[in-house]
Amino acid sequence: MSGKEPIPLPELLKHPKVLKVTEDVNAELLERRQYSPPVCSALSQKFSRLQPTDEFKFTVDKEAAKQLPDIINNRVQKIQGLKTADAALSKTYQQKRHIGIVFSGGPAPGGHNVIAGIYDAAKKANPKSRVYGFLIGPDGIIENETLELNDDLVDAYRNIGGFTMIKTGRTKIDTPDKLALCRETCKKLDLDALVIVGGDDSNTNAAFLAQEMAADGVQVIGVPKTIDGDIQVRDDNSNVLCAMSFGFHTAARAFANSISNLCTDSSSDVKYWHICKVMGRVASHLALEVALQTHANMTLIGEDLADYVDQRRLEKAQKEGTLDYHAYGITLRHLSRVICEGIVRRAAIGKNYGVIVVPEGVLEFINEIQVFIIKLNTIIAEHNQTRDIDFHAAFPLLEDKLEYLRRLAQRSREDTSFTLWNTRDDDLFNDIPAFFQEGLLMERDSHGNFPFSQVETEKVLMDLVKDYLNILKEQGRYRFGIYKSYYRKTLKRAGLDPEAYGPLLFENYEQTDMLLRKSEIISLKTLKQSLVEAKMLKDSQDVPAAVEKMFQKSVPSFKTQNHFYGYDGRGNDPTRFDCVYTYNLGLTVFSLIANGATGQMAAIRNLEQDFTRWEPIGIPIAPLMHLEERKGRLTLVLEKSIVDVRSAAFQVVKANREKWLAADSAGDHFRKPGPIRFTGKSEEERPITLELNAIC
Ligand code: FBP
Repeated sequence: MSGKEPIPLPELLKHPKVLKVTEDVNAELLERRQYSPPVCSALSQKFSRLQPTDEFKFTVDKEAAKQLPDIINNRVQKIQGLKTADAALSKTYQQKRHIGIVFSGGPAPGGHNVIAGIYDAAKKANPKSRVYGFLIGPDGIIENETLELNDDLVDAYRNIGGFTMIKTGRTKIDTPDKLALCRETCKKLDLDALVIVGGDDSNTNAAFLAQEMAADGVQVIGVPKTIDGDIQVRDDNSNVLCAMSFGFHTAARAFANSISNLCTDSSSDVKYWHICKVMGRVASHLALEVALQTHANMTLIGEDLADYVDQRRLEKAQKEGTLDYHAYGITLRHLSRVICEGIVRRAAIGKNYGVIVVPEGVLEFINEIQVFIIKLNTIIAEHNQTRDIDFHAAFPLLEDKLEYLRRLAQRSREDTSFTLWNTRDDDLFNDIPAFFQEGLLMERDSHGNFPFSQVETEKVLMDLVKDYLNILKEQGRYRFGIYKSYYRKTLKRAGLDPEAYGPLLFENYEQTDMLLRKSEIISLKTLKQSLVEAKMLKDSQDVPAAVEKMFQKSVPSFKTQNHFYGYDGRGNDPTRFDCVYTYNLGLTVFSLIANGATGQMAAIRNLEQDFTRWEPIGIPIAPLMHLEERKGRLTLVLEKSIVDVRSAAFQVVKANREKWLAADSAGDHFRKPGPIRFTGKSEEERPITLELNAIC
């Protein structure tokens, strides 16, 4: 500090500069709040009407038809904007309405704009209409906890990330009691419509609530939300109705920006491998988009791994006239080998650093893990169905749970009809590290989903990678490449002849500029032996310091830094794409409500095209539903959309794998997506995945 006396604290705190920088509101926030997203032409008119179309076909699940009879015959509805309306439409469109909105599941950037869109349209149609937000997710409907929205509240959150205004929760409305309570709340509030902003499970909830409240005349509309990007809707003929849920673009761009910064750091510091787990509970859409945005050295895509076929195993079995089922799908061990290969190849050309992107849900696509998840789901569900006490309460400690599994294995030995958990399962399970066992036995969420965000996926994988790299090191196959010029300079400086030592130390001395230590030289001892055998050294002499230095330089040390990109990107303020998309989704919701729709999901078609071609529609939810195993039971749910390995986006990433691994003497190929900027021209218009998948 200078010799000046510091300003007394009370005065400092009143200083204009201090007051300015400690305000909660800054210029960025004000700019966001004031932004008015453009509106699709069909939604910019005073009125709109729905045009049901048979252009799109869906194969209806029998169980869906049985459980959702009132909404199963819904069709896709196109929205047509109208400047004027006849008396009947004008009356219904402009009637006073009560609308309730709930957020369900994880936050996704853009949610506040869905609310703003609904609020603006409802108030424009009739200023006396009332819009309520249900607090902290579906519990707010069950317990009738609401907040009535007004201009100030809505304006404060325009174009702002998170679901802060009314919060969110993960409760599933899955019992007759809960459905009845929701119905009661809607009656008490005299609701005309309920809007459920959520993922696959929440839109499933929307369908059941639409069915439950059809008789009461309460309309229920879903909105496709999730950063995971796994709500994508196509009809039976692959026509795209909803290309992407909202929030995906922002989360992917936020993750990509941070990961690209790591690419810069790692290629500067050249000593770390950064292992970046990115969210996406099941599907690898976010990882795929991050790969396209950053060109990280390696990106795992779960769906691709599930598709893996071990050709060598297959051919061997074919020769023996048998079939080897283990050839299909990758094992954890094999995957760790694939990662090691990339690391070893980069080390060989002097790059002992890099960035690996691991999707959070990757383990779900690994055969052996998937089998464990299904078996343990069933075991926990069966336990809970037959006992008064919940599995996790009955067996609080890992050891208790393992003991229970041991007893099941014992039962399978005594009773051959019991096959759920056998001795082999038990042995294999006991082979995996305790923290991962604990992860696999963790409590499922209320939808029965496995909580992958809480499992250290990357640790499971990287522990295996580290083990195998050590083996490769001992075998002399994991070596760090040394520039020939550097080697020559070092030896010359020490007064040694590099040409005499070179062919002895390196396996490729004559061929290339990047030298690779001979694989048989794996220690100082073996180095000395080679020199003695070649008569470059006597037994009694020490290895020359410069030669020893070259050996030490060629031994890579594998140092990692682990990162998790999830909650941070999920809380980011939305990209312009998500701002515009969600505001128009909100307007679409109102148009569906004003035209009497229920059991529909609001969507915008042609997201991959120029904004002028965006088309608001209503998608029927019931025909999209199918039976899936949840908590050990077949349940009717909306199908998740996972990465299609035939898609252009995946094929482009696959074709660039070798280039982005950059295991050659050229530089890396990292791409800088830059931060999410609300203004300016640099921000991409939409996810790259969408752009690529739209190429016909
Ligand atoms: P939603 O599907 O509900 O939108 O949530 C997505 C997600 O962010 C996943 O990527 C992640 O696995 C999960 O939520 C994390 O859940 P939680 O917020 O309960 O930790």
